[in-house]
Amino acid sequence: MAAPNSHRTDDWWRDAVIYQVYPRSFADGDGDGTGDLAGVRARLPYLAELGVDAVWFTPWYLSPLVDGGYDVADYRTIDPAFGTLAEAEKLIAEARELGIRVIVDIVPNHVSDQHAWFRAALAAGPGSPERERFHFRPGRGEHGELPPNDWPSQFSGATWTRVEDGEWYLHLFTPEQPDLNWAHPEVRREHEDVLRFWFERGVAGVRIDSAALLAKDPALADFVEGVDPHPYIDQDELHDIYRSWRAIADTYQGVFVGEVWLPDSERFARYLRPDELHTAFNFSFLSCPWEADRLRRTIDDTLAEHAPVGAPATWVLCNHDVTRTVTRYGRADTGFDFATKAFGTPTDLRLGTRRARAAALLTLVLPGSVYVYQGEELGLPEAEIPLDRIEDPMHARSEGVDPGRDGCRVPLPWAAEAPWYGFGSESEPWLPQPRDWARYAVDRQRTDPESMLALYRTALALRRAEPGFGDGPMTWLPAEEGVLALARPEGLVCVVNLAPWPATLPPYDRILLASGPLDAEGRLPQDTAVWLRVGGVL
Ligand code: TEU
Repeated sequence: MAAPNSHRTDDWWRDAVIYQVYPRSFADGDGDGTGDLAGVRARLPYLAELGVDAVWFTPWYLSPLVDGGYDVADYRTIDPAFGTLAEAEKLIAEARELGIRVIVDIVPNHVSDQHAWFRAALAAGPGSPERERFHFRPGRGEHGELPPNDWPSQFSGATWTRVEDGEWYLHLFTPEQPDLNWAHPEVRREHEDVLRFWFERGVAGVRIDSAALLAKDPALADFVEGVDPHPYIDQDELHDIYRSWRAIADTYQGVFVGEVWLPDSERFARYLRPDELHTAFNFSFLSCPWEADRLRRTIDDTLAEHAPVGAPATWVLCNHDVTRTVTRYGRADTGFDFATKAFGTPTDLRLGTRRARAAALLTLVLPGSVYVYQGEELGLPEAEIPLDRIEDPMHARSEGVDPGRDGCRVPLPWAAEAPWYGFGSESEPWLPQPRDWARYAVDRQRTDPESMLALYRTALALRRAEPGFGDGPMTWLPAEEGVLALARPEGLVCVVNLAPWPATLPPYDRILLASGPLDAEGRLPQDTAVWLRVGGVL
């Protein structure tokens, strides 16, 4: 007998379905063109009906929004564009009433240049204790005119900015996001307080932004390709930080999900040791092309890297940083890589949507937790944003080469016939919505049994009701080339056909759900997935 699905227990996070809300683009409650907490509160019934266990909010704190809120000016204040702290508290409580837990996003690597600490550091000048909370250094070169080192940025462009008194400060992202000095005890203490602040307000979990970047080589030595350790990725000191965070989380039964992009699976798994982070995003799955053998290998590697530390895997197809799934799967290159993003990439959305439907069933059947990014359940494609409307700093910092990430951050369409598709704004929302989005609107999809929304709703309901899903064992079944077939407990089987010819299904009692119709012979067509109930418990 498999363990029942754990979404109602303390172990809920081991197999939860977590919906990612980008508050700026979810729903606009006050009509000013920007999504907000009032909008989210009004739509909580939608999330409950969809059947998600938790919601992760990208940063909602006071912020100049230079990097969409990942430039935090004050962790204890909600940005007025989004609402108030009292509203956030209400939202957390209302969500909980509906059985939905809230996860907040903490950005420990950096703060906004408008944060009180950074303003104080600028005012206090070179050599001051205020500057020690950041990485201020004199420049190199005869007159200090060269940056202190050659570190590459996570966002292309410079990693150092010179201030008026001649010193430079480090920022792995934009100049408006100065990096904190994690060797400083006040930096640690402050973040521990921020964690308590949000756990005290009833949040169930914390997503940790850029979790592998916080600690820096104290010498800030130049980056040398291929030489370990990297001066700012995956430094050993990080583990001590996360152990102290874990002790705090444990007192509130809070959980962590780390944004840890690391190619080395052994190094990745270290973050998931029992006294560190509970979970981390699975970026190898997110980046994996739509190819049967690559997917199978990624799934195997994922499960193998998590097993020794006893952490559950997470399964992610997209988020607010990457190309939307139906677009990615409709291109010649179906993987994801920041380096290859380009304007005008040919895309077959019908193909991409078909694959995304199949991928949804694959993702939801795997052992562990699943993330669904707002609009993924609507099958929204990546939007092409007019050049003069792009806000994402990645675009400008790449000198216009990278289209940036706004294409996956467009305000959601709720009602096909309403102005701005019912997003709620009185005039055009902060990012323009494409002209042909009526067909993706929630109200259209709600009444269409063939829609992506209907597929997600049914899949999530089954995932909750059927004991074979979630945490637990998984076995590959023999399958033809290009076909993935896997068994979960309680006679649950998933078959995904990525081969160009139809696949014969194994004997089964009944079809629980299919991402598309079977052919006249009852075979599974290309780019289609099915959940089966088979006789006997595997
Ligand atoms: O993303 C982190 C991030 O963007 C990098 O770690 C990523 O590996 C890099 O872009 C690839 O070149 C988080 C947030 O998800 C993102 O939205 C923020 O912009 C970023 O941190 C800065 O806070």
